[in-house]
Amino acid sequence: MKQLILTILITLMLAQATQACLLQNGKSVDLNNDGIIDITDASNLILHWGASSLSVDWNNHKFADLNNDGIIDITDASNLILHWGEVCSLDRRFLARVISSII
Ligand SMILES: [Ca+2]
Ligand SMILES: [Ca+2]
Repeated sequence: MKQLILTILITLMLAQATQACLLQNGKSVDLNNDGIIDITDASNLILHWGASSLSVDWNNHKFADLNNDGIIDITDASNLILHWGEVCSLDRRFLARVISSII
């Protein structure tokens, strides 16, 4: 029974983490892909602030265009802030070690 409850809890945690940090357009707010929305993502966004689809190097900036409107601005920052503190991914190998140590 303990194993079943643990498995269900971990499955729910993974499902929630998979959904977190994603906007309705499918873009991830986790700009540095470290699994949490924090100051490093905000710093990343600021580094690309003001870039637009007219910029010659737009391909280097467009990942920070969270709402896909062709410019990095306050709307993107707002999207990031709405997800502040979310944990977007859990290390599955770590979870596997935890599970095997308990079971
Ligand atoms: Ca991050
Ligand atoms: Ca934008």
